[in-house]
Amino acid sequence: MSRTVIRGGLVITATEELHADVLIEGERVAALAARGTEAAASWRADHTIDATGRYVVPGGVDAHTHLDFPFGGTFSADTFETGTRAAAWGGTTTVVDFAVQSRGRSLREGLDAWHAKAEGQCAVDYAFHMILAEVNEGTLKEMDALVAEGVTSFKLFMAYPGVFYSDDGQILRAMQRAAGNGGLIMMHAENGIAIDVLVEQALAAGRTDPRYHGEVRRALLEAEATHRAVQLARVAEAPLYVVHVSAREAVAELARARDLGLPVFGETCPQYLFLTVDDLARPGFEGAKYVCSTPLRPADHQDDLWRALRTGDLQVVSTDHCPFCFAGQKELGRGDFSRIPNGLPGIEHRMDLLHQAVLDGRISRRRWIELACAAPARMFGLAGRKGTLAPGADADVVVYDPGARQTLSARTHHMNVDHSVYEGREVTGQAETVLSRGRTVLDRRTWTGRAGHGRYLPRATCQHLD
Ligand code: DUC
Ligand code: ZN
Ligand code: ZN
Ligand code: ZN
Repeated sequence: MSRTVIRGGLVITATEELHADVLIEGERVAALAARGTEAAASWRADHTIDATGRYVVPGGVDAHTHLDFPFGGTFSADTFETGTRAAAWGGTTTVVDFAVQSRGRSLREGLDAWHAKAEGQCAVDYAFHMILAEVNEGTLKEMDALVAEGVTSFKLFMAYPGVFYSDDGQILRAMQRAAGNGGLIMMHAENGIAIDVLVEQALAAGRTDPRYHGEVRRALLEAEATHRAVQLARVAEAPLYVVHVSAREAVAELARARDLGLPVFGETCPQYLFLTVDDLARPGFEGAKYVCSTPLRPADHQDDLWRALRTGDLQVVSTDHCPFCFAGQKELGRGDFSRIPNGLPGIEHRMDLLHQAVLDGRISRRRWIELACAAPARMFGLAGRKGTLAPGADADVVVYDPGARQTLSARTHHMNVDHSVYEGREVTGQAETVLSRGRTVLDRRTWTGRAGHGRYLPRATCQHLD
């Protein structure tokens, strides 16, 4: 078994910071020992990584990605190969992607299709949630089997009527099932029925530019759906995880639920923390790059999101990575914003943007690791293996240079998409060396990984409450 020692760094986890050396044996972390102690000095290794002046942190866990995802007649531009490689370049070593049920097909068929897309392609470890496009007797039964085999979370949509949409009765049934089998319901909370009315009215009035995407997807309709999802979960006595929270009014709904002691959780994404509705209104058709759902909000919503990330009313930052090229994909919506594929690229930059927030005084270093690594691992049944550095955990380790300055750009990023929503933005901090299960996949900014190293991870049920 190979032995690697990472010496001289500042180890940061969600709960502690210590000047310690890290011993890796094979695929696992074997020990941590305070620097200079006899224990650390006695370790013999085949390979030593010098982390002097660097942080040593757990690999990031991105619990919300859409690789090779069908949307609006096209597919998101990153495959499992390109997307997981870009993730690793950015210090993320686990992705939980969304397998999709097609209407009229079983969950099993959807899940098999996603296994086929990912198998042998991934640079880092991966797992699946399941999107339910239809809730009926058959799919409800299938949920039990999926939970038993490690697909323990299910996304439902209150948006996108006719595509992914579930009505309140279907949502309640799925929540009741999840309450019984230990699954976690993840909710896209926007009132899609009302939004579609506003879309139709906007288009009829000649309002076709990308910025109207933001105007029709009203914050109130995110809040209303969030409120409804919370009440339905309460009736079903099921835990609830609300994805891509962007509106301050929705944050308020989650905070109220949590103040009542309800097992209600939420995530936000870097785009809601760093971009605004002004990006959607960029001149020409440029705003199309910023079309995602939930939509970007006015800047004053960001303070509420940051506060919720500090207080714990929001627990996770994931990316909702769903890139579409400007050329040929975003352009499908010229003259009709409702045809712009929803989603934007972000899998590579989450760790760095959040580190910038540490430097800006928004969150602490430990909170950075909690939000990006530890909490998503616990929430989605990967605790003990992912999201932390402790004996027995997978050796997914990032040697992070907190002083490296970089300018984010499509010219230098590794995502398979022709633009960056962060083009020209300067951030400080960068993954320098990245290990995935003990194997170096990024070595001082040189790629040493390979497609197929990444393994599928069956997951336990949500470990957030224990
Ligand atoms: N929102 C997006 O922006 N993209 C994919 C699906 C979704 O809900
Ligand atoms: Zn969604
Ligand atoms: Zn999504
Ligand atoms: Zn939980």
